[in-house]
Amino acid sequence: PYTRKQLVDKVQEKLDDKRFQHCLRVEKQAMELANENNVDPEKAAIAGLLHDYAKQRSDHDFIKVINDKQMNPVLLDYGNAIWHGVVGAELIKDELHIYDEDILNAVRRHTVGAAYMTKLDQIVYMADYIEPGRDFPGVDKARQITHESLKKGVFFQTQQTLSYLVENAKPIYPGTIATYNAWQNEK
Ligand code: DGI
Ligand code: FE
Ligand code: FE
Ligand code: FE
Repeated sequence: PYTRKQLVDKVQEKLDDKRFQHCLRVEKQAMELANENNVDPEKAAIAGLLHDYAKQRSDHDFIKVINDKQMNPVLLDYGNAIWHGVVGAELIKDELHIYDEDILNAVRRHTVGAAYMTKLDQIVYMADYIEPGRDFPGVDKARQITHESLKKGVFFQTQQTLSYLVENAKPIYPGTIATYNAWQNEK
């Protein structure tokens, strides 16, 4: 297996500096949330570091993986925003030889969440949203809620994202709606 340093180099190689720095901040933020929530900080760190590994791949690369691996064809109706996590996990598996399904699932679920999310999934989903480089209206509220209750953070982010997508007339991936419905108890 690759060492952390080797993984950092692989991530840096595939991303521009801005995106690479974001990955390093998510790694650190995920470790912090893992420690607060009694989750393995090592796994959180790896998943956080790698979560956007595939963010700058071409549509062509993603479409090839979706077809070659016979993934759900509904994916083809969406784009990079959805693919870089759900399909990106396959590139992490194949190129970085990481086969830990806990880590791969956390990457798969980092953008749209899921009806069922492990604590590790929740941590990466929230670390991506509240890492110190994020600056959007409500980010401080998001940070406060998340440190108080990881699950409440998940609902908050999902609600905010869905509102933003509707406000901007963006297509909604069905998984995003499934997450929103499943997390209704966490308000
Ligand atoms: O990759 P990052 O920018 O760090 O963050 P992310 O993976 O959480 O991606 C966030 C983007 O994904 C944000 O611009 C909203 C978009 N997104 C999330 N859910 C959906 C979506 N876009 C569409 N079209 N549909 C969704 O359901
Ligand atoms: Fe992402
Ligand atoms: Fe996110
Ligand atoms: Fe990210």
